[in-house]
Amino acid sequence: MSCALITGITGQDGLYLSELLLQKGYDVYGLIRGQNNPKAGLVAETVPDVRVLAGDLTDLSSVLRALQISQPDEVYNLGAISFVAYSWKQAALTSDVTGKGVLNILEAVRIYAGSDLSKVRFYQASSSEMFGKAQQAPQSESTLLWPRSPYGVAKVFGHYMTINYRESYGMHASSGMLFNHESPRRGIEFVTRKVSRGVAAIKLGLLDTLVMGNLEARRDWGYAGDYVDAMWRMLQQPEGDDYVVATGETHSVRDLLKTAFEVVGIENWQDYVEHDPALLRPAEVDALVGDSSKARQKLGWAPTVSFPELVRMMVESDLEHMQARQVETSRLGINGR
Ligand code: NAP
Ligand code: G4F
Repeated sequence: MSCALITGITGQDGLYLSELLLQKGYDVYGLIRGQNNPKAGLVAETVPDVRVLAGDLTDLSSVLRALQISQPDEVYNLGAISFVAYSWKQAALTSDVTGKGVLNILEAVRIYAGSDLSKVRFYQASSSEMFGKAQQAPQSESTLLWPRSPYGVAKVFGHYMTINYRESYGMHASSGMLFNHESPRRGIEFVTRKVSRGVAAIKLGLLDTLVMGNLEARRDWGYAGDYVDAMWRMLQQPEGDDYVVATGETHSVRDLLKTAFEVVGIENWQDYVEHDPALLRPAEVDALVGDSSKARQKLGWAPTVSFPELVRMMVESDLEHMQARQVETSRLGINGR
């Protein structure tokens, strides 16, 4: 039986990847930070067979201890401060966790594996945010990286450090350059979930307006369940490598709003949306669209959920959730920055 250690187990991707690996018969360990992490219950409820270990990416010895206990064949580093807007507010912390945390875990793997580095395969959760002010479209593995946020800069550090450990030590280390991927489990701070929750709340009469930032930004949005499968496929290859994972389609935030409101039968969506300049970012990534031909050819990977299907899945899930729980308006907190 194979064994995997996942950081970022409480996040969207950590949960989907755990489910995938458990289905494949893996022993799965997950790293959880904090002495009383509020999301520990979610992990226990969603993936009860995952064995939880305490640790933090900023604390190398805690990661090393987790490796020694779990003895994994595969390590998936999904842990990060991942909200781009927040990364300007805590740039140093974001650099420590999202950037230097990658060096910590690579170094922990190197020390743990000792003279037999081939016994552990490593996945780094890199991001299309690294392309930032994109220098070509679509973006591929060879496109120049031009990050536009402290988060993007930290991810570039982690990406190159992963490549460096592969080249310096021959580690089986792969960097997944994943474009935006979403689901009903997406954090409520990200735009797709903010819109799906907002539209559901408006439909149910719990909210009057949705307050938004830049509607012209364009993203290549896919389904998170498909993207964790690409992570696993990377670690089944004979060598570590870098792969772009994307749908190849791009949509604006405006398209997202229109599509989400259509799910609940509202055509005049502009009447329900306001703009708040405070939600604009100090520097924006205007447009992303990925060229995932390498992943499609080498990994045999392809997305299975279209943009309208994804939006419908998220809106319907939030509608169901709000109806079931009869969420009070004051507790929704949708329009906060
Ligand atoms: P997410 O939902 O925000 O989850 C992030 C995870 O990182 C959480 O489990 C969080 O734990 C953990 N974490 C935060 N600080 C940590 C620390 N100091 N030590 C250990 N763990 C820590 O993110 P996601 O959407 O699942 O994404 C997974 C990874 O892929 C992230 O690295 C993200 O940057 C990257 N990525 C995501 C996308 C996307 O579109 N979703 C695209 C490209 C790359 P707590 O619960 O304790 O905060
Ligand atoms: O949903 P977002 O916050 O995601 P963003 O910044 O693209 O980052 C996500 O994807 C990256 C992959 O490229 C990941 F690496 C990263 O961890 C994260 O998962 O914002 C998407 C777009 C932005 O252009 C933003 O300015 O939506 C725009 N937007 C407009 N109004 C908004 C809002 N974003 C948020 N969160 N909230 C708004 O009200």
